[in-house]
Amino acid sequence: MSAVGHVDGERLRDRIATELARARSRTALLTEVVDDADLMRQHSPLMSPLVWDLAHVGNQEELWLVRDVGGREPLRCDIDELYDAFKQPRRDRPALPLLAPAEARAYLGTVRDKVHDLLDTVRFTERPLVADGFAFGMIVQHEQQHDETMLATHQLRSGLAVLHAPPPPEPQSRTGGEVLVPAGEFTMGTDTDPWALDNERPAHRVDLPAYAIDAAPVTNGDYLSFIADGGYADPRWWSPAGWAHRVHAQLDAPMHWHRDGDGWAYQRFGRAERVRADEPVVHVCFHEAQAYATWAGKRLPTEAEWEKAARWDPVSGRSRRYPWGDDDPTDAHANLGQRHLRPAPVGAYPAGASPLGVHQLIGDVWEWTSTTFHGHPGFRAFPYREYSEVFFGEDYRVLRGGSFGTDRSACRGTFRNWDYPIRRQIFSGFRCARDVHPDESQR
Ligand code: AVJ
Ligand code: FE
Repeated sequence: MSAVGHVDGERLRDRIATELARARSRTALLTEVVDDADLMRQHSPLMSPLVWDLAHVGNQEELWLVRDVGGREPLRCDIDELYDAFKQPRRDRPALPLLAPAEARAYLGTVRDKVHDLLDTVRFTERPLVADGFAFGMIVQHEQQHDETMLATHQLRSGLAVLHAPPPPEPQSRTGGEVLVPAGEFTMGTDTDPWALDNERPAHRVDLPAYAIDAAPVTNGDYLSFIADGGYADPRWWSPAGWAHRVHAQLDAPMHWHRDGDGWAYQRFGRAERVRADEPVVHVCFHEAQAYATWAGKRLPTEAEWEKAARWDPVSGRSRRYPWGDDDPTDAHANLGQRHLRPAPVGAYPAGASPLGVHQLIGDVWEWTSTTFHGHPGFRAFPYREYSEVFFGEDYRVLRGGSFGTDRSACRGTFRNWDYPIRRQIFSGFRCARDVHPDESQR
């Protein structure tokens, strides 16, 4: 029995081919802007050499599509171990006998050719791995996630100045203040989004008290007030773990910022610029976000509060795929896909706002939430425990919404990212929330 009809199957094949090609051209761009020596070098102990990401992308594609879905013979099982993220910690990867750039590119090409053969004949049966093209969607998202990681590596190495991205749109609406979200249940997670990953499932009802959430991400201007007020020097605003980290790591501003006369500048893909006040702050860790929120008399939103603000439609009571509805993002909705190579000023995407008027939830910056990473109630690991389940626990905080470096295929209202609370090489920012008194929510 085929889960999708012939015509739908053809449409799905085309969509998969398009998405695979889009991911591959981004991978090519991010690995062709540097020479072989730079591809092999480790630019930060937090990151892999770019050539490791490159071959790892091909290896995952071989494992899941060529071998598992296709049932074909391995192309290169000799390299599986080298590109297994669990067997090789990032700091050890440069010392491995990695494929050289030309070999890695040839390997990716061979794997992709096999995948196209497979795509011509595969039947999208009800087998969970292939139903709705799931494994292909997972591999598209995997490549795009590594592309975002490679983009972060370029930021760390101060590279990519050769790329000329158009500036993001200017603010089109005045955006600020808070939005009141009324108390009540909403549906969190999904059962129906075909390419949603295991940790986004299943859909379940969550009841929340009323709360207020910022209408826009915290901006550099907001954050500068925290710095100017001595926020980095005052342990009152920090959690004990946050303060210990601030002292140890000598944090005094977001990553990539430096003093410039009496103000601040940041280094962005190899170019220094004055800090722009109305842009969402980026490259802050969870502890910095939490300290700012405390200083501001607020707190970080829980993950459920973020998702309700992003998906709940007060008219229908339904949860939608995105703040603006169920349609995939366009350039008018959100700043995604490294199109602009920077967060857009707040107010630049009025078409992407939620019905309650919450802006820029999708794109611009990943937003820290106060929630540690766990499975939704009824979670089942699929198709492998190492995507999500092995990270569940108290060590990681959830980030939501995607950044300017996230592709639209790897970003939606249910998509969940996670990282250690001290990490800030990712494109991470935040917005604040607070409890509201019942009287306040009656107004
Ligand atoms: C979901 C971004 C935390 O990069 O570690 C890539 C995505 N998983 N390869 C990561 C991922 C396996 C993951 N994050
Ligand atoms: Fe990976």
